[in-house]
Formats: sequence, structure tokens, C-alpha cells
Amino acid sequence: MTSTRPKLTIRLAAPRGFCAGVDRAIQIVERALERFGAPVYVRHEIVHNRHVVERLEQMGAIFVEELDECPDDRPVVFSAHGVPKQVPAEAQRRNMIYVDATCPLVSKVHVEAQRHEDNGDEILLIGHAGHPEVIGTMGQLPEGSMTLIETIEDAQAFQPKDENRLAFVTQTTLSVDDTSAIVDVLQARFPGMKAPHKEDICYATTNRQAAVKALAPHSDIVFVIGAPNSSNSVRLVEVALRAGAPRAQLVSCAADVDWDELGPVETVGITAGASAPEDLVQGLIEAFKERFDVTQEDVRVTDEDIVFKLPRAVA
Ligand code: 0CN
Ligand code: SF4
Repeated sequence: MTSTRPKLTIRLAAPRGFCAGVDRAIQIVERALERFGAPVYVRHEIVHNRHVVERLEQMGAIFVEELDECPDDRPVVFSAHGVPKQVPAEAQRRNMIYVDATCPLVSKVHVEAQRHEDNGDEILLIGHAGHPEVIGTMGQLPEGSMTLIETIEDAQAFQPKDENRLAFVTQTTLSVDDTSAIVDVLQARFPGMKAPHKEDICYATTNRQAAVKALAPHSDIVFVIGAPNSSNSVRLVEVALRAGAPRAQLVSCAADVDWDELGPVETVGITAGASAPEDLVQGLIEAFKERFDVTQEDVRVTDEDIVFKLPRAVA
């Protein structure tokens, strides 16, 4: 039987999907449920993905936004994005059992910020206002210690107290290119500004952006599986468009695809944010296979082998 379905090439980005920090954070909730029984409270979505959250809810996790929504006598897990210092301090004061699922690469930025503060440097944080990671990083230091820089305009307008005592840190999930443009402006104005030893934008963010860049120019449309509140996923859509994809769309899963809107396509790029499970990627590929005669290609830019240890409380 010959297929009457139109031919389609799917170009699949690699690396894509879960990073080591997300993997660890989800395991922490699963292990906490095993060790302490249900319910286990989780402060904020453990990672920014409804499918992940709903699966853990079914296992007995209860998601809340603030610690004051948790009872004293149940364990609480802090999300991968990090928390202001007063959150563990308050949990301790209330004698709660808490497990911190902050990604070690976010914690590393917290440590850097503290080090700059201890050196007496004024600190800039490049990031997006209101994002939980930005709230958590700013919350490592007393209010007013850090200035948030969101745009090139902010970088141009910033007035330091002393330009020889200036340092910057960044959110881990930013656009590599936008951030380097902001850093260029700051470094041109303040050549003595201290930079992170090694990039604060994490390996997973960097690699997923590189992979989507590689497939974007040859795709009629790029689908990014991820959530609207997932910073790293939203960045992948922007990077795909900027790298030459005529269209790029964030979808939470195959059910979000508007097949009537798709129009004639020959090549589709697919990737997934660091918090998006691989089964959603496979579900999207299956949905294409129902409608097209699909050939699949991997576009791999690098391999990842990073694994983070679990905290002792759940190891
Ligand atoms: O989508 P995430 O939960 O978070 P953001 O990209 O919005 O920061 O992915 C995990 C990343 C972290 C921390
Ligand atoms: Fe950690 Fe980066 Fe993953 Fe965030 S995206 S959890 S910083 S590895």
C-alpha cells in the first residue's frame, strides 16, 4: 500500500528537554513522597510544567505558592528555581522538615552574589523581573543590594555608586545572545566590572539554544514544547525565530497544535524546554505521523552527561 499522506521531515533538536537540575528536582519530590508519605508540600511548581506538576499531584504532592500555606508538620520541598533566604529560615523557625530542590547551578549564582556582597561590590543581576529565580537570587541579600538589569536600555541608564566596585550575576535561563549584548554595554561603560568566573547561563540553556539555532534555518516551522511561564522554553521560541525559522510556536503538548493553521510544511523542527518531559515530544511526533509520511532526523550539537547528586535528606 502506498501512502497518500504528504511527506514531512521532522528535525529533532538534541539536546532538548529535561536537564540535570529538573531531573534532580522531580526525583526529590518523588523520594520525599516515598520517605515521608503523602502529602508532601511543594513551594511553587517544582519545575514550570503542568504535566510534571499534575503527575506529582496524583502521587500526593500539594503545590502552594508560599510557605504560610503549608502546615508545620508536613515536609516541604522548595522548587528548582531557588528561594529567598528568609524561606528556609522561616521553615527552620517553624521546625519544619524541608528539602531544597534549588538547582545547584542556581545555588552557585547565589554563592557568587554573596561573595560580591562580602567584597563590598555593588551587584547587578541580569534577568527578568518577577521570575521566581530572580526573586530567589535577589532574596539572598538584603533588600536594595542588587539592581535588576532587564534590557540594553537598563544597562545604558544604570548609574553605579562606584564604577570600580561593580560586579554582575545573571539568571540561568536567559537568551545567550541578548545577555551578551547587555554585558557588552555594561563592560564598555564599566571596564573594571567583575564578571562570573564561568557563565551564569547554565549549560542546559546554552545547549538547547545552540541546538534550536542549528535546526531553525532549515525548518518551515519550529515547535517548542514547554510552558508559557518557563523562561528557558520561551527563549527557545525567540532564538528559533531569530535564527531564521519563518515560524516558531510554544506548545504544551500535541493537543495544542492547530492542524488547520499549520498549512503546507515540508520540514518541521521540534525541541523541548528543560522542564518538558520527553513523552510529550514523542506524543507530538506521533501526532505528525498520523497526518504525514514522516522522516526523522536528529540535529545534535553536543552531548550532555551532567548528573547532580540528591540532597542527603532524600538520597
Ligand atoms: O521551565 P523551568 O522550570 O524554569 P525557567 O526556565 O522558567 O527558569 O526549567 C528549569 C529551570 C530552572 C531553574
Ligand atoms: Fe539548573 Fe539550568 Fe536546568 Fe535551570 S535549566 S534547573 S539552572 S540545569
